[in-house]
Amino acid sequence: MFKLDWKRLGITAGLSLTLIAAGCGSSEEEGSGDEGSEGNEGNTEEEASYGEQLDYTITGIEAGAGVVASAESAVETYDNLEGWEVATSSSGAMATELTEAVENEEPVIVTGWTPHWKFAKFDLKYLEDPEGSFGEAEEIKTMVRQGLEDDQPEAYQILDQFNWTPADMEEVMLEVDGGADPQEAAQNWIDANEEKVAEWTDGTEEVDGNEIELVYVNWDSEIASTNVIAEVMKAQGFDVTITALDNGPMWESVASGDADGMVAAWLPATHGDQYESNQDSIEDLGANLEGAKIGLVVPKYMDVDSIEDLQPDN
Ligand code: PBE
Repeated sequence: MFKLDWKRLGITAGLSLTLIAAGCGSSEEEGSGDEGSEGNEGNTEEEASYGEQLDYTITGIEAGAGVVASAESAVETYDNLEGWEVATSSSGAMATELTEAVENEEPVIVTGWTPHWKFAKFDLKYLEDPEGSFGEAEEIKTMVRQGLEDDQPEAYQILDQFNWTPADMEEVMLEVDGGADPQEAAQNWIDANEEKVAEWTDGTEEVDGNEIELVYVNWDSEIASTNVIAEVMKAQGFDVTITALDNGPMWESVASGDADGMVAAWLPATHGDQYESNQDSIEDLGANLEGAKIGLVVPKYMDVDSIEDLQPDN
């Protein structure tokens, strides 16, 4: 009895869906016919604007990322971005979308940052940002919990001395993007850069299994830096755990003292809000990398140079 009812219901639902679909189809056809003749009257076959092609969507990354917050504020600030949206997903999904677009020479706008392997792999450019929504030059800083210097002076000193360049970081990122395990890529870089690494451990003594927990976010740049400093510390005798969190929790765990430190603080703009709310309970060990940047990134084949050139949805 029940079965029969369900089947009937199914058939009815199926039928009405078919009817709706058919209805839609015919009205769409009529619609496009009208549009077509209108287009002909206007006598140009104008290419759809990038906004239209992209459905007025900027491809973002994790919702907690600073670059996503900056992109959202750009959408508010620039009048010509009216009707645009920032789609959030993950750094991995953004990279996949960018890769597919480049392979098909299609338009795409992503929330991007430097250092990143994408600039070595593809011909990309930052869109000019006359309103300054994405800040100026950024540096990546090291933050540790209060009390680390007293409890674990050797760890504190190594974290304080950790300092490298965008080119260094990109080497590790490229190897990871090529399929290497992050820990292995970090070790390869360390083996090839012994002198630099010796400066980070200079003046410290080896320890015997002291536990250290470093936190980070699964951004390609931070996967690289965190794995490198973790391997360096392990070689000095530390028992290092690295834990991936969202951006807000990364900052809070160091401020609360649950984690010992992180090398992933993008300042002054990108993580400005997080810094402000945690600065009284965190220790700032200064920059570990200079010359970082965030912004909207597009393939060079796109005929647009400034955020201001994008077309509003109207
Ligand atoms: N990023 C990479 C981060 C900082 C490091 C630019 C994606 C962010 O936007 O918060």
